[in-house]
Amino acid sequence: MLISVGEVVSNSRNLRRIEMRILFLGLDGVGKTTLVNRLKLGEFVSTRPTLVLNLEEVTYKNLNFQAVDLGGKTLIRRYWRNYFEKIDAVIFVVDSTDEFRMELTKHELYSVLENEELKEAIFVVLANKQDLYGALTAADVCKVLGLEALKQKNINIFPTAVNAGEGLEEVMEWLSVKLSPHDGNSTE
Ligand SMILES: Nc1nc2c(ncn2[C@@H]2O[C@H](COP(=O)(O)OP(=O)(O)O)[C@@H](O)[C@H]2O)c(=O)[nH]1
Ligand SMILES: [Mg+2]
Repeated sequence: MLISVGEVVSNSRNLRRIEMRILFLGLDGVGKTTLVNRLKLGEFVSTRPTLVLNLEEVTYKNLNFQAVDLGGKTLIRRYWRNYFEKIDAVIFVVDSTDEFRMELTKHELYSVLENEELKEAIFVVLANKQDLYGALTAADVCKVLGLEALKQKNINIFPTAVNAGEGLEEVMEWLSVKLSPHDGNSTE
């Protein structure tokens, strides 16, 4: 069951906002910057390729977070690990129409998942671009990336179309429950 963000706030003893640091990762062109803009401004903003990174302070309902949106081109991906310290959650965005790069996506995702510094982090995989013809479903993306084998991890996958903001509510609610002081990092 999903608890609404409002309930999380009123159930918490000190009504505090949830502060966190979220890393937005994924190959280039998958929708990371579009997602950050959508969360920050509540609207679609056309993007240009991110060269290295965008740092944004985002407030979404009771979540305050620093969004670290890292460029996804090959050269930049080598430096992702420099940003892994003190990360509460990783949102790993996948272009569900890009079957050609699924193996590469899997490789990059696993190198992030296996990183020691991120062992306490919550992971969200977004099967993005669901609005496009030929997009794999979230269940198929889950299968192709081998995520079913990771049941013990704090990981979940959601279908999204971030340009239209579709699916984001569910993602942020799940994250806020996972990261709230009471539910903490408990597994379901
Ligand atoms: N159709 C569709 N296009 C998307 C979606 N998300 C992002 N895009 C487009 O994909 C392109 C790359 O997005 P961008 O956010 O710059 O990708 P990034 O490199 O991961 O930051 C842009 O033209 C976006 O408008 C989506 O869910 N559906
Ligand atoms: Mg970008």
